Amino acid sequence: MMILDRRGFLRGAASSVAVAGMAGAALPAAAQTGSKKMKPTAQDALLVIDVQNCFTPGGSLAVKEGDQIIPLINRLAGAFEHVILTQDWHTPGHVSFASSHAGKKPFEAIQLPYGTQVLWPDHCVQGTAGAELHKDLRIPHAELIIRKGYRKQMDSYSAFYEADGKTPTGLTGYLRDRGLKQVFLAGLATDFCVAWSAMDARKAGFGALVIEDACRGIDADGSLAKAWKDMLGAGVKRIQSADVEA
Ligand code: VGL
Ligand code: ZN
Repeated sequence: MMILDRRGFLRGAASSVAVAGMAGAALPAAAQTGSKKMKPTAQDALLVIDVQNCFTPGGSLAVKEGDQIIPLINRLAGAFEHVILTQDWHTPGHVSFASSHAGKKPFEAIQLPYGTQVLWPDHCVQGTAGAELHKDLRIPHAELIIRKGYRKQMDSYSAFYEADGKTPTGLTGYLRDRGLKQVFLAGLATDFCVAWSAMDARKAGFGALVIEDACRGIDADGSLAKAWKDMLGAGVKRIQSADVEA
Protein backbone atom coordinates (compact mmCIF):
# COMPACT_ATOMS: atom_id res chain seq x y z
CA MET A 1 0.00 0.00 0.00
CA MET A 2 1.36 3.42 -0.97
CA ILE A 3 0.84 6.32 1.42
CA LEU A 4 2.05 9.88 0.95
CA ASP A 5 1.88 12.86 3.25
CA ARG A 6 2.25 16.40 1.90
CA ARG A 7 5.97 16.09 1.57
CA GLY A 8 5.95 12.55 0.29
CA PHE A 9 7.68 11.30 3.42
CA LEU A 10 5.65 8.19 3.83
CA ARG A 11 6.11 6.63 0.45
CA GLY A 12 6.08 2.91 1.00
CA ALA A 13 5.22 3.04 4.70
CA ALA A 14 4.40 -0.41 5.97
CA SER A 15 0.68 0.07 6.49
CA SER A 16 -2.08 2.60 6.90
CA VAL A 17 -2.37 1.64 10.56
CA ALA A 18 1.18 2.75 11.20
CA VAL A 19 0.34 6.17 9.84
CA ALA A 20 -2.81 6.82 11.87
CA GLY A 21 -2.32 9.58 14.39
CA MET A 22 1.01 10.72 13.09
CA ALA A 23 -0.31 14.11 12.01
CA GLY A 24 2.65 14.78 9.77
CA ALA A 25 5.22 14.27 12.51
CA ALA A 26 8.61 12.82 11.69
CA LEU A 27 8.28 9.24 10.62
CA PRO A 28 8.22 7.08 13.74
CA ALA A 29 9.63 3.62 13.51
CA ALA A 30 7.21 1.05 14.86
CA ALA A 31 4.30 3.46 15.19
CA GLN A 32 1.75 2.73 17.87
CA THR A 33 -1.51 1.30 16.65
CA GLY A 34 -4.92 1.73 18.14
CA SER A 35 -4.44 -1.47 20.12
CA LYS A 36 -1.32 0.05 21.68
CA LYS A 37 0.80 -2.63 20.08
CA MET A 38 3.78 -1.62 18.02
CA LYS A 39 3.56 -2.42 14.36
CA PRO A 40 7.00 -2.81 12.79
CA THR A 41 7.53 -0.51 9.83
CA ALA A 42 9.75 -0.68 6.77
CA GLN A 43 12.44 1.14 8.79
CA ASP A 44 12.59 -1.48 11.54
CA ALA A 45 14.60 -4.69 11.56
CA LEU A 46 14.33 -7.72 13.79
CA LEU A 47 17.81 -8.80 14.86
CA VAL A 48 17.83 -12.48 15.85
CA ILE A 49 20.95 -13.09 17.89
CA ASP A 50 22.84 -16.41 17.96
CA VAL A 51 20.00 -18.94 17.97
CA GLN A 52 22.50 -21.74 17.39
CA ASN A 53 22.86 -25.32 18.54
CA CYS A 54 25.68 -24.58 21.00
CA PHE A 55 23.46 -22.12 22.89
CA THR A 56 20.36 -24.30 23.09
CA PRO A 57 19.78 -27.33 25.35
CA GLY A 58 22.24 -30.07 24.44
CA GLY A 59 24.82 -27.53 23.25
CA SER A 60 28.24 -26.86 24.77
CA LEU A 61 27.26 -23.43 26.12
CA ALA A 62 23.55 -24.14 26.51
CA VAL A 63 21.41 -21.27 27.76
CA LYS A 64 18.61 -22.47 30.02
CA GLU A 65 15.33 -22.61 28.06
CA GLY A 66 17.22 -21.29 25.05
CA ASP A 67 15.01 -23.32 22.71
CA GLN A 68 11.75 -22.03 24.21
CA ILE A 69 12.08 -18.68 22.48
CA ILE A 70 12.16 -20.17 19.00
CA PRO A 71 8.38 -20.38 18.34
CA LEU A 72 8.06 -16.82 19.61
CA ILE A 73 10.86 -15.60 17.35
CA ASN A 74 9.33 -17.37 14.34
CA ARG A 75 6.02 -15.64 15.00
CA LEU A 76 7.60 -12.22 15.59
CA ALA A 77 9.70 -12.55 12.43
CA GLY A 78 6.52 -12.73 10.37
CA ALA A 79 5.68 -9.18 11.44
CA PHE A 80 8.97 -7.77 10.16
CA GLU A 81 9.78 -6.98 6.56
CA HIS A 82 13.46 -6.96 7.54
CA VAL A 83 15.04 -9.73 9.58
CA ILE A 84 18.77 -10.10 10.20
CA LEU A 85 20.31 -13.12 11.89
CA THR A 86 23.64 -13.39 13.69
CA GLN A 87 25.87 -16.38 14.10
CA ASP A 88 28.67 -16.67 16.66
CA TRP A 89 31.46 -18.06 14.47
CA HIS A 90 34.75 -18.83 16.19
CA THR A 91 37.99 -20.33 14.97
CA PRO A 92 39.23 -23.53 16.57
CA GLY A 93 41.36 -22.54 19.59
CA HIS A 94 39.61 -19.18 19.83
CA VAL A 95 40.93 -16.73 22.44
CA SER A 96 37.52 -16.75 24.22
CA PHE A 97 37.75 -20.49 24.94
CA ALA A 98 39.01 -21.52 28.39
CA SER A 99 40.69 -24.48 26.67
CA SER A 100 43.03 -22.03 24.94
CA HIS A 101 44.48 -20.81 28.27
CA ALA A 102 46.50 -23.18 30.46
CA GLY A 103 45.00 -23.57 33.93
CA LYS A 104 41.84 -21.56 33.16
CA LYS A 105 38.30 -22.82 33.53
CA PRO A 106 35.10 -21.76 31.79
CA PHE A 107 33.44 -18.68 33.32
CA GLU A 108 36.74 -17.33 34.71
CA ALA A 109 37.88 -14.00 33.29
CA ILE A 110 41.25 -12.89 31.96
CA GLN A 111 42.70 -9.61 30.72
CA LEU A 112 43.39 -9.33 27.00
CA PRO A 113 44.69 -6.34 25.00
CA TYR A 114 41.08 -5.24 24.33
CA GLY A 115 39.86 -5.65 27.91
CA THR A 116 38.33 -8.26 30.21
CA GLN A 117 37.39 -11.52 28.52
CA VAL A 118 35.13 -14.09 30.16
CA LEU A 119 36.29 -17.56 29.17
CA TRP A 120 33.78 -20.03 27.77
CA PRO A 121 33.57 -23.69 26.93
CA ASP A 122 34.49 -24.27 23.29
CA HIS A 123 31.44 -23.26 21.26
CA CYS A 124 30.27 -22.25 17.79
CA VAL A 125 33.38 -23.37 15.96
CA GLN A 126 33.17 -22.47 12.26
CA GLY A 127 31.65 -25.19 10.14
CA THR A 128 30.62 -27.46 13.02
CA ALA A 129 27.10 -28.64 13.82
CA GLY A 130 27.18 -26.64 17.05
CA ALA A 131 27.59 -23.43 15.08
CA GLU A 132 24.57 -24.07 12.87
CA LEU A 133 21.40 -22.10 13.34
CA HIS A 134 18.80 -24.08 15.28
CA LYS A 135 16.80 -26.30 12.94
CA ASP A 136 13.45 -25.02 14.25
CA LEU A 137 14.07 -21.42 13.21
CA ARG A 138 11.69 -20.63 10.34
CA ILE A 139 12.65 -17.29 8.90
CA PRO A 140 13.03 -17.81 5.16
CA HIS A 141 12.78 -14.08 4.47
CA ALA A 142 15.81 -13.21 6.65
CA GLU A 143 17.94 -11.02 4.42
CA LEU A 144 21.35 -11.09 6.08
CA ILE A 145 23.39 -13.32 8.36
CA ILE A 146 26.16 -11.53 10.23
CA ARG A 147 28.91 -13.80 11.47
CA LYS A 148 31.04 -12.52 14.31
CA GLY A 149 33.90 -13.59 16.55
CA TYR A 150 35.76 -15.11 13.60
CA ARG A 151 39.12 -13.51 14.43
CA LYS A 152 41.12 -15.94 16.55
CA GLN A 153 42.49 -13.26 18.87
CA MET A 154 39.34 -11.19 19.42
CA ASP A 155 35.83 -11.99 20.60
CA SER A 156 32.68 -10.25 19.39
CA TYR A 157 29.55 -10.46 21.49
CA SER A 158 28.10 -7.56 19.59
CA ALA A 159 26.64 -7.74 16.10
CA PHE A 160 28.00 -4.21 15.45
CA TYR A 161 31.54 -3.96 16.83
CA GLU A 162 34.05 -6.55 17.91
CA ALA A 163 35.27 -6.67 21.51
CA ASP A 164 37.71 -3.78 21.06
CA GLY A 165 34.61 -1.63 20.65
CA LYS A 166 35.78 -0.19 17.33
CA THR A 167 36.29 -2.91 14.71
CA PRO A 168 33.01 -2.87 12.75
CA THR A 169 31.25 -6.02 11.60
CA GLY A 170 29.59 -4.09 8.76
CA LEU A 171 26.10 -4.16 10.26
CA THR A 172 26.02 -0.39 10.86
CA GLY A 173 26.77 0.24 7.20
CA TYR A 174 24.19 -2.29 6.09
CA LEU A 175 21.43 -0.77 8.21
CA ARG A 176 22.30 2.77 7.07
CA ASP A 177 22.51 1.79 3.41
CA ARG A 178 19.11 0.12 3.64
CA GLY A 179 17.50 3.07 5.45
CA LEU A 180 16.83 1.02 8.56
CA LYS A 181 16.57 3.12 11.70
CA GLN A 182 15.65 0.87 14.56
CA VAL A 183 16.31 -2.70 15.66
CA PHE A 184 14.20 -5.04 17.76
CA LEU A 185 16.36 -7.74 19.36
CA ALA A 186 15.59 -11.33 20.29
CA GLY A 187 17.77 -14.38 20.90
CA LEU A 188 20.67 -15.56 23.02
CA ALA A 189 22.04 -14.66 25.38
CA THR A 190 20.24 -11.67 26.91
CA ASP A 191 23.18 -10.67 29.09
CA PHE A 192 25.95 -11.12 26.52
CA CYS A 193 25.39 -11.00 22.79
CA VAL A 194 21.89 -9.48 22.94
CA ALA A 195 22.91 -6.80 25.47
CA TRP A 196 26.13 -5.86 23.72
CA SER A 197 24.35 -5.69 20.37
CA ALA A 198 21.55 -3.53 21.78
CA MET A 199 23.98 -1.11 23.41
CA ASP A 200 26.11 -0.88 20.29
CA ALA A 201 22.97 -0.24 18.23
CA ARG A 202 22.40 2.84 20.41
CA LYS A 203 26.07 3.82 20.11
CA ALA A 204 25.72 3.69 16.32
CA GLY A 205 22.62 5.89 16.45
CA PHE A 206 19.83 3.33 16.02
CA GLY A 207 16.79 2.80 18.19
CA ALA A 208 17.00 -0.49 20.10
CA LEU A 209 14.22 -2.50 21.73
CA VAL A 210 14.95 -5.81 23.43
CA ILE A 211 12.03 -8.24 23.41
CA GLU A 212 12.62 -9.71 26.86
CA ASP A 213 10.53 -12.87 26.62
CA ALA A 214 12.05 -13.67 23.22
CA CYS A 215 15.50 -13.85 24.86
CA ARG A 216 17.12 -15.99 27.55
CA GLY A 217 20.19 -15.18 29.61
CA ILE A 218 23.25 -17.00 30.92
CA ASP A 219 23.18 -15.04 34.21
CA ALA A 220 26.71 -15.71 35.45
CA ASP A 221 27.51 -13.73 38.62
CA GLY A 222 24.64 -11.27 38.34
CA SER A 223 25.32 -10.59 34.68
CA LEU A 224 21.63 -10.50 33.74
CA ALA A 225 20.68 -7.72 36.18
CA LYS A 226 23.78 -5.75 35.25
CA ALA A 227 23.02 -6.12 31.55
CA TRP A 228 19.51 -4.71 31.99
CA LYS A 229 20.81 -1.80 34.04
CA ASP A 230 23.44 -1.01 31.40
CA MET A 231 20.97 -1.40 28.54
CA LEU A 232 18.31 0.83 30.10
CA GLY A 233 21.03 3.39 30.92
CA ALA A 234 22.04 3.39 27.24
CA GLY A 235 18.48 4.12 26.11
CA VAL A 236 17.58 0.57 25.12
CA LYS A 237 13.86 -0.15 25.56
CA ARG A 238 12.67 -3.30 27.33
CA ILE A 239 9.52 -4.71 25.74
CA GLN A 240 7.59 -7.99 25.61
CA SER A 241 6.54 -9.98 22.56
CA ALA A 242 2.91 -9.10 23.32
CA ASP A 243 3.80 -5.43 22.71
CA VAL A 244 4.51 -6.22 19.06
CA GLU A 245 1.68 -6.67 16.60
CA ALA A 246 2.63 -10.03 15.15
C1 VGL B 1 27.60 -15.59 23.60
C2 VGL B 1 29.12 -16.13 25.21
C3 VGL B 1 30.06 -16.43 24.25
C4 VGL B 1 26.21 -15.14 23.27
C5 VGL B 1 28.53 -15.87 22.61
O1 VGL B 1 25.72 -15.44 22.16
O2 VGL B 1 25.60 -14.48 24.13
N1 VGL B 1 27.91 -15.71 24.88
N2 VGL B 1 29.76 -16.29 22.97
ZN1 ZN C 1 31.14 -16.90 21.48
